[in-house]
Amino acid sequence: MAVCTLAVFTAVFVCSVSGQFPRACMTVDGIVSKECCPELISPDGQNLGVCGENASRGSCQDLTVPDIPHNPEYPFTNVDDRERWPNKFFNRTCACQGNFWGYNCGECRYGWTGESCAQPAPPVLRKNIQNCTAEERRRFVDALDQAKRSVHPDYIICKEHWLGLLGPNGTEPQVTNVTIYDLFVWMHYYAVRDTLLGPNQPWREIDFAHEGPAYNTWHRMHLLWLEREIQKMLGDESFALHYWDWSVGGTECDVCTDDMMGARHPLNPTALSPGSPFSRWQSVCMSLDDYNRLVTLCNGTDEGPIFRNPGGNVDRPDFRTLPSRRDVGRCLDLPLYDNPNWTETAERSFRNTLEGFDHPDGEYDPSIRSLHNLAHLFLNGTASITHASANDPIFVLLHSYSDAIFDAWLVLQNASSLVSYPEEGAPIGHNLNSTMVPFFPVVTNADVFQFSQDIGYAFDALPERVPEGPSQLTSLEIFGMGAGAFIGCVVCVLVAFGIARKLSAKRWGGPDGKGVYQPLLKEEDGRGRCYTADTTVTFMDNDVRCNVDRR
Ligand SMILES: [Cu+2]
Repeated sequence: MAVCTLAVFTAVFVCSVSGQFPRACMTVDGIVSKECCPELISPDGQNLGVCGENASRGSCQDLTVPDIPHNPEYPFTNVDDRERWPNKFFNRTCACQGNFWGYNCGECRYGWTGESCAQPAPPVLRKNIQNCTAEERRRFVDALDQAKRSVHPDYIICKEHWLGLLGPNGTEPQVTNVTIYDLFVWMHYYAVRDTLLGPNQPWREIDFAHEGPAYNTWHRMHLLWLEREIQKMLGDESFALHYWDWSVGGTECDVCTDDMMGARHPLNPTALSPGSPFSRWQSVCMSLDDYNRLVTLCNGTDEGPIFRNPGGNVDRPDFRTLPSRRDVGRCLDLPLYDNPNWTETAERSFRNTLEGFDHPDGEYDPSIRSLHNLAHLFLNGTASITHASANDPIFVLLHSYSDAIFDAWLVLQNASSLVSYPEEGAPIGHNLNSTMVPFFPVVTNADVFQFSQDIGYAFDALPERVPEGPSQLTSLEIFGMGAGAFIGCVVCVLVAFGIARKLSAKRWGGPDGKGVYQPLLKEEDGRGRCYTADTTVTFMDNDVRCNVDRR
Protein backbone atom coordinates (compact mmCIF):
# COMPACT_ATOMS: atom_id res chain seq x y z
CA MET A 1 0.00 0.00 0.00
CA ALA A 2 1.38 3.37 -0.91
CA VAL A 3 -1.15 5.28 1.11
CA CYS A 4 -0.61 4.91 4.82
CA THR A 5 -2.98 5.82 7.56
CA LEU A 6 -2.36 6.42 11.21
CA ALA A 7 -4.15 3.21 12.02
CA VAL A 8 -1.68 1.28 9.98
CA PHE A 9 1.31 2.82 11.66
CA THR A 10 1.46 1.08 14.99
CA ALA A 11 4.57 -0.67 16.15
CA VAL A 12 5.73 -1.53 12.68
CA PHE A 13 5.49 0.29 9.40
CA VAL A 14 3.42 -1.59 6.95
CA CYS A 15 3.84 0.91 4.21
CA SER A 16 6.54 3.48 4.72
CA VAL A 17 6.69 5.63 1.64
CA SER A 18 9.54 7.55 0.14
CA GLY A 19 11.88 7.42 -2.79
CA GLN A 20 13.15 9.20 -5.85
CA PHE A 21 10.84 8.82 -8.78
CA PRO A 22 9.87 10.46 -12.03
CA ARG A 23 7.92 13.64 -11.51
CA ALA A 24 5.35 12.28 -13.96
CA CYS A 25 4.50 9.37 -11.63
CA MET A 26 4.29 11.19 -8.33
CA THR A 27 0.68 12.20 -8.73
CA VAL A 28 -2.16 11.09 -6.49
CA ASP A 29 -3.28 8.68 -9.19
CA GLY A 30 0.19 7.34 -9.78
CA ILE A 31 0.87 6.77 -6.08
CA VAL A 32 -2.49 5.15 -5.40
CA SER A 33 -2.46 2.92 -8.47
CA LYS A 34 1.24 1.99 -8.06
CA GLU A 35 1.62 2.41 -11.78
CA CYS A 36 4.45 4.43 -13.28
CA CYS A 37 4.05 4.30 -17.05
CA PRO A 38 4.37 7.84 -18.38
CA GLU A 39 3.83 8.89 -21.96
CA LEU A 40 6.89 9.50 -24.06
CA ILE A 41 7.06 12.78 -25.96
CA SER A 42 9.60 12.87 -28.79
CA PRO A 43 12.03 15.80 -29.11
CA ASP A 44 9.83 17.28 -31.85
CA GLY A 45 6.77 17.19 -29.60
CA GLN A 46 5.07 14.03 -30.87
CA ASN A 47 3.26 11.90 -28.34
CA LEU A 48 4.66 8.38 -28.71
CA GLY A 49 2.21 6.94 -26.20
CA VAL A 50 2.64 5.27 -22.85
CA CYS A 51 6.24 3.94 -22.58
CA GLY A 52 6.75 4.97 -26.23
CA GLU A 53 4.38 2.18 -27.24
CA ASN A 54 3.43 3.80 -30.56
CA ALA A 55 7.08 3.74 -31.60
CA SER A 56 7.53 0.13 -30.43
CA ARG A 57 9.81 1.25 -27.65
CA GLY A 58 8.04 -0.45 -24.76
CA SER A 59 4.84 -1.10 -22.91
CA CYS A 60 3.35 -0.86 -19.44
CA GLN A 61 3.78 -4.15 -17.60
CA ASP A 62 3.67 -5.71 -14.17
CA LEU A 63 6.91 -5.55 -12.27
CA THR A 64 7.10 -8.10 -9.53
CA VAL A 65 10.44 -8.14 -7.82
CA PRO A 66 11.14 -11.58 -6.32
CA ASP A 67 11.81 -11.97 -2.64
CA ILE A 68 15.32 -13.38 -2.84
CA PRO A 69 16.43 -14.92 0.47
CA HIS A 70 18.94 -12.64 2.14
CA ASN A 71 21.02 -13.12 5.27
CA PRO A 72 19.24 -12.84 8.63
CA GLU A 73 21.03 -9.65 9.63
CA TYR A 74 17.87 -7.85 8.55
CA PRO A 75 15.09 -9.83 10.27
CA PHE A 76 11.95 -7.96 9.18
CA THR A 77 9.46 -8.26 6.37
CA ASN A 78 7.29 -5.44 5.11
CA VAL A 79 8.88 -2.93 7.43
CA ASP A 80 11.19 -1.00 5.18
CA ASP A 81 10.05 0.67 1.97
CA ARG A 82 13.28 -0.41 0.27
CA GLU A 83 12.48 -4.13 0.49
CA ARG A 84 11.94 -5.67 -2.96
CA TRP A 85 12.66 -2.30 -4.50
CA PRO A 86 10.59 -0.58 -5.92
CA ASN A 87 7.51 -2.73 -5.32
CA LYS A 88 6.45 -0.86 -2.21
CA PHE A 89 5.84 2.09 -4.56
CA PHE A 90 5.22 0.81 -8.03
CA ASN A 91 4.31 -2.59 -9.38
CA ARG A 92 3.58 -1.56 -12.95
CA THR A 93 6.33 0.16 -14.90
CA CYS A 94 7.56 0.56 -18.46
CA ALA A 95 9.19 -2.58 -19.83
CA CYS A 96 11.40 -1.34 -22.67
CA GLN A 97 12.23 -3.38 -25.72
CA GLY A 98 15.71 -4.11 -27.02
CA ASN A 99 18.16 -1.49 -25.95
CA PHE A 100 15.59 1.15 -25.10
CA TRP A 101 15.68 2.18 -21.50
CA GLY A 102 14.48 4.83 -19.05
CA TYR A 103 11.34 5.34 -16.99
CA ASN A 104 9.40 6.05 -20.20
CA CYS A 105 11.71 4.15 -22.63
CA GLY A 106 13.01 7.50 -23.86
CA GLU A 107 16.70 6.58 -23.51
CA CYS A 108 19.15 3.88 -24.54
CA ARG A 109 20.68 1.26 -22.27
CA TYR A 110 24.15 2.08 -21.02
CA GLY A 111 26.60 1.31 -23.79
CA TRP A 112 24.19 1.89 -26.66
CA THR A 113 23.32 4.89 -28.79
CA GLY A 114 21.50 6.01 -31.94
CA GLU A 115 17.89 6.72 -32.71
CA SER A 116 16.86 3.11 -32.25
CA CYS A 117 19.57 2.44 -29.65
CA ALA A 118 21.06 -0.22 -31.93
CA GLN A 119 24.58 1.14 -32.21
CA PRO A 120 27.24 0.37 -29.62
CA ALA A 121 28.19 3.64 -27.98
CA PRO A 122 31.87 4.53 -28.13
CA PRO A 123 32.98 4.35 -24.49
CA VAL A 124 33.52 7.72 -22.86
CA LEU A 125 36.99 7.99 -21.41
CA ARG A 126 37.44 8.47 -17.69
CA LYS A 127 40.86 9.96 -17.13
CA ASN A 128 43.14 10.36 -14.18
CA ILE A 129 42.40 13.98 -13.28
CA GLN A 130 46.11 14.54 -12.78
CA ASN A 131 46.60 13.82 -16.48
CA CYS A 132 43.86 16.21 -17.58
CA THR A 133 44.68 19.56 -19.14
CA ALA A 134 43.76 22.75 -17.30
CA GLU A 135 40.83 23.11 -19.69
CA GLU A 136 39.59 19.55 -19.03
CA ARG A 137 39.76 20.11 -15.30
CA ARG A 138 37.90 23.39 -15.61
CA ARG A 139 35.17 21.71 -17.65
CA PHE A 140 34.84 18.91 -15.11
CA VAL A 141 34.63 21.27 -12.13
CA ASP A 142 32.16 23.51 -13.97
CA ALA A 143 29.98 20.53 -14.89
CA LEU A 144 29.77 19.40 -11.26
CA ASP A 145 29.04 22.95 -10.15
CA GLN A 146 26.32 23.30 -12.76
CA ALA A 147 24.80 19.97 -11.65
CA LYS A 148 24.79 21.28 -8.08
CA ARG A 149 22.72 24.27 -9.19
CA SER A 150 20.38 22.68 -11.77
CA VAL A 151 17.06 21.34 -10.64
CA HIS A 152 16.55 17.84 -11.97
CA PRO A 153 14.07 18.12 -14.82
CA ASP A 154 12.53 14.66 -14.43
CA TYR A 155 13.04 13.29 -10.93
CA ILE A 156 11.82 14.46 -7.53
CA ILE A 157 12.24 13.17 -3.99
CA CYS A 158 9.62 12.42 -1.39
CA LYS A 159 10.15 14.54 1.67
CA GLU A 160 8.11 12.44 4.06
CA HIS A 161 8.97 8.94 5.02
CA TRP A 162 5.68 7.58 6.20
CA LEU A 163 2.20 8.89 6.99
CA GLY A 164 0.92 11.29 4.48
CA LEU A 165 2.87 10.98 1.29
CA LEU A 166 -0.35 12.38 -0.11
CA GLY A 167 -0.52 15.21 2.43
CA PRO A 168 -3.03 15.81 5.22
CA ASN A 169 -6.00 15.68 2.86
CA GLY A 170 -4.75 12.82 0.76
CA THR A 171 -4.57 15.07 -2.27
CA GLU A 172 -1.12 16.59 -2.18
CA PRO A 173 1.92 14.40 -2.80
CA GLN A 174 4.66 15.45 -0.39
CA VAL A 175 7.41 15.71 -2.93
CA THR A 176 10.05 18.27 -3.61
CA ASN A 177 12.48 19.33 -6.30
CA VAL A 178 16.13 18.50 -5.97
CA THR A 179 19.19 19.46 -7.99
CA ILE A 180 20.99 16.88 -10.10
CA TYR A 181 23.99 16.69 -7.78
CA ASP A 182 21.89 16.72 -4.62
CA LEU A 183 19.85 13.82 -5.97
CA PHE A 184 23.15 11.96 -6.35
CA VAL A 185 23.84 12.71 -2.66
CA TRP A 186 20.30 11.82 -1.63
CA MET A 187 20.41 8.42 -3.37
CA HIS A 188 23.55 7.51 -1.45
CA TYR A 189 22.01 8.61 1.84
CA TYR A 190 18.80 6.75 1.00
CA ALA A 191 20.65 3.48 0.32
CA VAL A 192 22.67 3.80 3.52
CA ARG A 193 20.08 5.09 5.98
CA ASP A 194 18.63 3.05 8.81
CA THR A 195 15.29 1.32 8.89
CA LEU A 196 12.92 3.45 10.91
CA LEU A 197 11.03 1.27 13.37
CA GLY A 198 9.56 4.23 15.23
CA PRO A 199 10.65 7.52 16.79
CA ASN A 200 14.28 7.16 17.77
CA GLN A 201 14.21 3.45 16.97
CA PRO A 202 16.51 3.06 14.00
CA TRP A 203 17.51 -0.42 12.85
CA ARG A 204 21.09 0.13 11.86
CA GLU A 205 22.07 -3.29 10.51
CA ILE A 206 21.09 -2.41 7.00
CA ASP A 207 22.91 -0.83 4.09
CA PHE A 208 22.01 -1.38 0.48
CA ALA A 209 25.31 -0.05 -0.86
CA HIS A 210 28.08 -1.12 1.51
CA GLU A 211 29.34 -4.08 3.52
CA GLY A 212 28.24 -6.61 0.94
CA PRO A 213 28.82 -7.77 -2.63
CA ALA A 214 26.86 -4.84 -4.04
CA TYR A 215 29.51 -2.39 -2.87
CA ASN A 216 31.11 -2.31 -6.32
CA THR A 217 27.99 -2.65 -8.42
CA TRP A 218 25.99 -0.09 -6.45
CA HIS A 219 28.67 2.59 -6.60
CA ARG A 220 29.31 1.81 -10.25
CA MET A 221 25.64 2.42 -11.03
CA HIS A 222 25.64 5.55 -8.90
CA LEU A 223 28.48 7.04 -10.95
CA LEU A 224 26.97 5.91 -14.24
CA TRP A 225 23.77 7.65 -13.26
CA LEU A 226 25.56 10.93 -12.48
CA GLU A 227 27.65 10.74 -15.63
CA ARG A 228 24.58 10.34 -17.80
CA GLU A 229 22.67 13.08 -16.00
CA ILE A 230 25.55 15.47 -16.62
CA GLN A 231 25.75 14.36 -20.25
CA LYS A 232 22.06 15.21 -20.63
CA MET A 233 22.47 18.50 -18.79
CA LEU A 234 25.35 19.55 -21.05
CA GLY A 235 23.91 18.01 -24.21
CA ASP A 236 27.25 16.27 -24.61
CA GLU A 237 27.27 12.48 -24.84
CA SER A 238 31.05 12.39 -24.62
CA PHE A 239 31.25 13.89 -21.14
CA ALA A 240 33.07 11.55 -18.76
CA LEU A 241 33.76 11.58 -15.06
CA HIS A 242 37.41 11.45 -14.04
CA TYR A 243 39.18 9.66 -11.23
CA TRP A 244 41.61 10.36 -8.41
CA ASP A 245 44.36 7.79 -8.09
CA TRP A 246 44.46 7.84 -4.31
CA SER A 247 47.22 5.26 -4.19
CA VAL A 248 50.02 7.72 -4.94
CA GLY A 249 49.41 10.72 -2.68
CA GLY A 250 51.00 9.40 0.53
CA THR A 251 50.19 11.98 3.18
CA GLU A 252 48.94 14.59 0.71
CA CYS A 253 45.61 15.05 -1.00
CA ASP A 254 47.07 15.84 -4.39
CA VAL A 255 43.70 16.71 -5.94
CA CYS A 256 42.90 19.21 -3.20
CA THR A 257 43.84 22.23 -5.27
CA ASP A 258 41.60 24.99 -6.54
CA ASP A 259 41.71 23.76 -10.13
CA MET A 260 40.48 20.35 -8.98
CA MET A 261 38.56 19.52 -5.79
CA GLY A 262 39.40 22.65 -3.82
CA ALA A 263 42.43 23.60 -1.74
CA ARG A 264 42.45 24.00 2.01
CA HIS A 265 41.21 27.34 3.29
CA PRO A 266 44.22 29.50 4.22
CA LEU A 267 42.73 30.39 7.62
CA ASN A 268 40.54 27.43 8.46
CA PRO A 269 42.14 23.99 8.14
CA THR A 270 38.81 22.18 7.89
CA ALA A 271 37.23 24.44 5.24
CA LEU A 272 37.68 24.72 1.49
CA SER A 273 39.53 27.58 -0.14
CA PRO A 274 37.35 30.47 -1.36
CA GLY A 275 39.13 30.05 -4.70
CA SER A 276 37.14 26.83 -5.33
CA PRO A 277 33.47 26.86 -6.31
CA PHE A 278 33.04 23.89 -3.94
CA SER A 279 33.61 26.23 -0.98
CA ARG A 280 30.17 27.63 -1.74
CA TRP A 281 28.45 24.23 -1.83
CA GLN A 282 26.02 23.34 0.89
CA SER A 283 25.68 19.78 2.15
CA VAL A 284 22.34 18.00 2.27
CA CYS A 285 21.22 14.88 4.16
CA MET A 286 23.68 15.34 7.04
CA SER A 287 21.34 14.92 10.02
CA LEU A 288 20.74 11.19 10.10
CA ASP A 289 20.07 11.18 13.86
CA ASP A 290 17.39 13.82 13.47
CA TYR A 291 15.70 11.89 10.69
CA ASN A 292 15.76 8.80 12.90
CA ARG A 293 14.38 10.69 15.88
CA LEU A 294 11.62 12.32 13.88
CA VAL A 295 10.94 9.32 11.65
CA THR A 296 11.41 11.41 8.60
CA LEU A 297 13.67 11.59 5.58
CA CYS A 298 16.24 13.98 4.25
CA ASN A 299 14.29 16.58 2.31
CA GLY A 300 17.25 18.08 0.52
CA THR A 301 17.55 21.35 2.43
CA ASP A 302 20.95 22.94 2.96
CA GLU A 303 22.78 21.89 6.10
CA GLY A 304 26.08 23.81 6.03
CA PRO A 305 29.28 23.84 3.99
CA ILE A 306 31.52 20.91 3.12
CA PHE A 307 34.37 20.35 5.54
CA ARG A 308 37.56 18.45 4.89
CA ASN A 309 40.91 18.17 6.63
CA PRO A 310 42.99 15.69 4.60
CA GLY A 311 45.50 13.78 6.68
CA GLY A 312 44.56 15.85 9.71
CA ASN A 313 43.13 13.25 12.07
CA VAL A 314 45.55 13.54 14.99
CA ASP A 315 43.69 10.89 16.99
CA ARG A 316 44.09 8.23 14.33
CA PRO A 317 47.60 8.26 12.89
CA ASP A 318 46.65 5.26 10.73
CA PHE A 319 44.18 7.48 8.86
CA ARG A 320 46.78 10.10 8.02
CA THR A 321 48.31 8.27 5.08
CA LEU A 322 46.51 7.20 1.93
CA PRO A 323 46.59 3.60 0.67
CA SER A 324 49.60 2.72 -1.45
CA ARG A 325 49.99 1.35 -4.93
CA ARG A 326 51.18 -1.89 -3.37
CA ASP A 327 47.92 -2.14 -1.42
CA VAL A 328 45.96 -1.82 -4.66
CA GLY A 329 48.16 -4.39 -6.36
CA ARG A 330 47.73 -6.89 -3.55
CA CYS A 331 43.95 -6.67 -3.56
CA LEU A 332 43.95 -7.28 -7.31
CA ASP A 333 45.57 -10.64 -6.64
CA LEU A 334 42.55 -11.97 -4.77
CA PRO A 335 40.78 -14.42 -7.08
CA LEU A 336 37.39 -14.57 -5.37
CA TYR A 337 35.00 -11.71 -5.86
CA ASP A 338 33.44 -12.29 -2.46
CA ASN A 339 33.23 -14.91 0.26
CA PRO A 340 30.64 -16.07 2.78
CA ASN A 341 29.23 -14.54 4.87
CA TRP A 342 29.34 -11.77 2.28
CA THR A 343 29.46 -8.96 4.81
CA GLU A 344 32.14 -6.65 6.16
CA THR A 345 33.77 -9.63 7.88
CA ALA A 346 34.32 -11.65 4.71
CA GLU A 347 37.88 -12.86 4.38
CA ARG A 348 39.97 -13.23 1.20
CA SER A 349 37.21 -11.38 -0.58
CA PHE A 350 38.25 -8.97 -3.33
CA ARG A 351 35.15 -6.88 -2.63
CA ASN A 352 35.67 -6.66 1.11
CA THR A 353 39.35 -5.92 0.67
CA LEU A 354 38.74 -3.14 -1.86
CA GLU A 355 35.95 -1.78 0.28
CA GLY A 356 38.54 -1.65 3.02
CA PHE A 357 37.51 -3.97 5.85
CA ASP A 358 40.33 -6.45 5.21
CA HIS A 359 44.07 -5.99 5.04
CA PRO A 360 45.10 -5.37 1.43
CA ASP A 361 46.08 -9.04 1.18
CA GLY A 362 42.58 -10.15 2.19
CA GLU A 363 43.09 -10.97 5.85
CA TYR A 364 40.17 -9.84 7.98
CA ASP A 365 40.99 -7.56 10.87
CA PRO A 366 38.24 -5.61 12.60
CA SER A 367 40.65 -2.83 13.50
CA ILE A 368 41.82 -2.20 9.95
CA ARG A 369 40.55 0.35 7.47
CA SER A 370 42.25 0.14 4.13
CA LEU A 371 41.83 1.04 0.45
CA HIS A 372 38.43 2.68 -0.23
CA ASN A 373 37.57 3.11 3.46
CA LEU A 374 40.97 4.56 4.21
CA ALA A 375 40.72 7.04 1.32
CA HIS A 376 37.43 8.30 2.78
CA LEU A 377 38.77 8.43 6.33
CA PHE A 378 41.96 10.18 5.23
CA LEU A 379 39.82 13.09 4.00
CA ASN A 380 38.62 13.55 7.56
CA GLY A 381 35.46 15.55 7.03
CA THR A 382 32.19 15.36 5.15
CA ALA A 383 33.62 12.68 2.89
CA SER A 384 34.28 10.45 5.91
CA ILE A 385 30.65 10.35 7.07
CA THR A 386 29.10 7.42 5.24
CA HIS A 387 25.56 8.73 4.77
CA ALA A 388 26.77 12.23 3.86
CA SER A 389 30.00 11.47 2.03
CA ALA A 390 28.69 12.12 -1.48
CA ASN A 391 28.27 15.80 -0.59
CA ASP A 392 31.98 16.32 -1.09
CA PRO A 393 32.55 16.18 -4.87
CA ILE A 394 35.82 14.39 -4.22
CA PHE A 395 33.53 11.37 -3.66
CA VAL A 396 33.02 11.20 -7.43
CA LEU A 397 36.75 10.96 -8.12
CA LEU A 398 37.41 8.64 -5.19
CA HIS A 399 34.76 6.15 -6.24
CA SER A 400 35.68 6.41 -9.89
CA TYR A 401 39.13 5.06 -8.95
CA SER A 402 37.59 2.33 -6.80
CA ASP A 403 35.56 1.44 -9.89
CA ALA A 404 38.75 1.36 -11.99
CA ILE A 405 40.19 -1.17 -9.53
CA PHE A 406 37.02 -3.23 -9.88
CA ASP A 407 37.39 -3.08 -13.64
CA ALA A 408 41.06 -4.08 -13.43
CA TRP A 409 40.08 -7.04 -11.26
CA LEU A 410 37.47 -8.16 -13.80
CA VAL A 411 40.16 -8.12 -16.47
CA LEU A 412 42.94 -9.68 -14.43
CA GLN A 413 40.89 -12.43 -12.85
CA ASN A 414 39.33 -13.37 -16.16
CA ALA A 415 35.93 -12.79 -14.62
CA SER A 416 33.80 -13.39 -17.64
CA SER A 417 31.12 -14.92 -15.45
CA LEU A 418 29.78 -14.00 -12.06
CA VAL A 419 32.14 -16.23 -10.17
CA SER A 420 31.58 -16.06 -6.43
CA TYR A 421 28.91 -13.42 -6.59
CA PRO A 422 26.17 -14.87 -4.33
CA GLU A 423 22.72 -15.46 -5.75
CA GLU A 424 21.21 -15.57 -2.28
CA GLY A 425 22.23 -15.29 1.33
CA ALA A 426 23.99 -11.94 0.98
CA PRO A 427 22.73 -8.93 2.95
CA ILE A 428 19.40 -7.55 1.77
CA GLY A 429 19.76 -5.87 -1.63
CA HIS A 430 23.18 -7.43 -2.25
CA ASN A 431 22.22 -10.66 -4.03
CA LEU A 432 23.15 -11.02 -7.67
CA ASN A 433 19.67 -10.37 -9.03
CA SER A 434 18.52 -7.95 -6.36
CA THR A 435 17.38 -4.59 -7.64
CA MET A 436 19.62 -1.80 -6.43
CA VAL A 437 17.97 0.75 -4.14
CA PRO A 438 16.89 3.41 -5.14
CA PHE A 439 17.56 3.31 -8.86
CA PHE A 440 14.51 3.69 -11.02
CA PRO A 441 14.00 2.20 -13.58
CA VAL A 442 15.31 -0.89 -11.87
CA VAL A 443 18.88 -2.13 -12.27
CA THR A 444 20.17 -5.35 -10.74
CA ASN A 445 23.66 -6.01 -9.45
CA ALA A 446 24.15 -8.47 -12.31
CA ASP A 447 23.34 -5.74 -14.83
CA VAL A 448 26.53 -3.84 -14.08
CA PHE A 449 28.83 -6.73 -13.13
CA GLN A 450 30.46 -6.27 -16.51
CA PHE A 451 33.49 -4.75 -18.14
CA SER A 452 33.10 -0.98 -18.10
CA GLN A 453 33.38 -0.85 -21.88
CA ASP A 454 30.25 -2.96 -22.20
CA ILE A 455 28.29 -0.31 -20.38
CA GLY A 456 29.66 2.71 -22.13
CA TYR A 457 32.85 3.91 -20.49
CA ALA A 458 36.51 3.09 -20.13
CA PHE A 459 39.52 4.21 -18.14
CA ASP A 460 42.64 5.78 -19.62
CA ALA A 461 44.65 3.19 -17.66
CA LEU A 462 43.81 0.43 -15.24
CA PRO A 463 45.54 -0.15 -11.92
CA GLU A 464 48.00 -3.01 -12.05
CA ARG A 465 49.28 -5.76 -9.88
CA VAL A 466 52.45 -4.63 -8.21
CA PRO A 467 55.41 -6.97 -7.94
CA GLU A 468 57.36 -6.79 -4.72
CA GLY A 469 59.28 -3.55 -5.25
CA PRO A 470 63.02 -3.16 -4.75
CA SER A 471 62.24 -0.24 -2.44
CA GLN A 472 61.06 -2.79 0.12
CA LEU A 473 64.47 -4.46 0.20
CA THR A 474 67.77 -3.58 1.78
CA SER A 475 70.77 -2.92 -0.45
CA LEU A 476 72.37 -6.17 0.73
CA GLU A 477 69.27 -8.10 -0.34
CA ILE A 478 69.30 -6.34 -3.70
CA PHE A 479 72.96 -7.25 -4.18
CA GLY A 480 72.22 -10.85 -3.21
CA MET A 481 69.32 -11.05 -5.60
CA GLY A 482 71.37 -9.53 -8.41
CA ALA A 483 74.19 -12.01 -7.91
CA GLY A 484 71.70 -14.88 -7.67
CA ALA A 485 69.96 -13.75 -10.82
CA PHE A 486 73.26 -13.59 -12.68
CA ILE A 487 74.22 -17.10 -11.69
CA GLY A 488 70.68 -18.28 -12.46
CA CYS A 489 70.83 -16.74 -15.91
CA VAL A 490 74.14 -18.39 -16.71
CA VAL A 491 72.71 -21.78 -15.65
CA CYS A 492 69.51 -21.16 -17.64
CA VAL A 493 71.36 -20.21 -20.78
CA LEU A 494 73.49 -23.33 -20.57
CA VAL A 495 70.50 -25.59 -19.93
CA ALA A 496 68.41 -23.89 -22.63
CA PHE A 497 71.24 -24.22 -25.08
CA GLY A 498 71.41 -27.93 -24.38
CA ILE A 499 67.62 -28.41 -24.75
CA ALA A 500 67.53 -26.32 -27.90
CA ARG A 501 70.13 -28.50 -29.44
CA LYS A 502 68.06 -31.57 -28.55
CA LEU A 503 64.69 -30.20 -29.70
CA SER A 504 65.77 -27.93 -32.48
CA ALA A 505 62.80 -28.88 -34.64
CA LYS A 506 60.21 -27.90 -32.01
CA ARG A 507 58.89 -24.32 -31.59
CA TRP A 508 58.81 -22.62 -28.21
CA GLY A 509 55.36 -23.07 -26.76
CA GLY A 510 53.40 -22.92 -23.56
CA PRO A 511 52.32 -26.01 -21.64
CA ASP A 512 49.28 -26.35 -23.88
CA GLY A 513 51.38 -26.09 -26.97
CA LYS A 514 49.66 -22.93 -28.16
CA GLY A 515 52.42 -20.52 -27.29
CA VAL A 516 53.07 -18.47 -24.20
CA TYR A 517 50.72 -15.64 -25.00
CA GLN A 518 47.26 -16.43 -23.75
CA PRO A 519 44.67 -13.71 -23.74
CA LEU A 520 42.79 -13.55 -20.47
CA LEU A 521 39.59 -13.10 -22.41
CA LYS A 522 38.75 -12.60 -26.01
CA GLU A 523 40.59 -9.60 -27.35
CA GLU A 524 37.79 -8.08 -29.32
CA ASP A 525 34.18 -9.06 -29.56
CA GLY A 526 33.04 -7.10 -32.55
CA ARG A 527 32.08 -4.03 -30.57
CA GLY A 528 35.58 -2.65 -30.56
CA ARG A 529 36.09 -3.55 -26.93
CA CYS A 530 39.42 -4.58 -25.56
CA TYR A 531 39.72 -6.86 -22.63
CA THR A 532 43.16 -8.20 -21.97
CA ALA A 533 45.62 -6.94 -19.43
CA ASP A 534 48.10 -6.42 -22.25
CA THR A 535 45.79 -4.22 -24.24
CA THR A 536 46.01 -0.51 -24.61
CA VAL A 537 42.94 1.27 -25.84
CA THR A 538 43.21 4.22 -28.16
CA PHE A 539 40.30 6.58 -28.57
CA MET A 540 40.09 8.27 -31.96
CA ASP A 541 37.02 10.38 -32.64
CA ASN A 542 34.22 7.84 -32.55
CA ASP A 543 36.43 4.84 -32.88
CA VAL A 544 38.13 2.62 -30.36
CA ARG A 545 41.32 0.80 -31.32
CA CYS A 546 42.71 -2.09 -29.43
CA ASN A 547 46.45 -2.46 -29.53
CA VAL A 548 47.54 -5.76 -28.18
CA ASP A 549 51.04 -5.73 -26.84
CA ARG A 550 52.32 -9.28 -27.28
CA ARG A 551 55.11 -9.19 -24.80
CU1 LIG B 1 29.21 4.73 -0.55
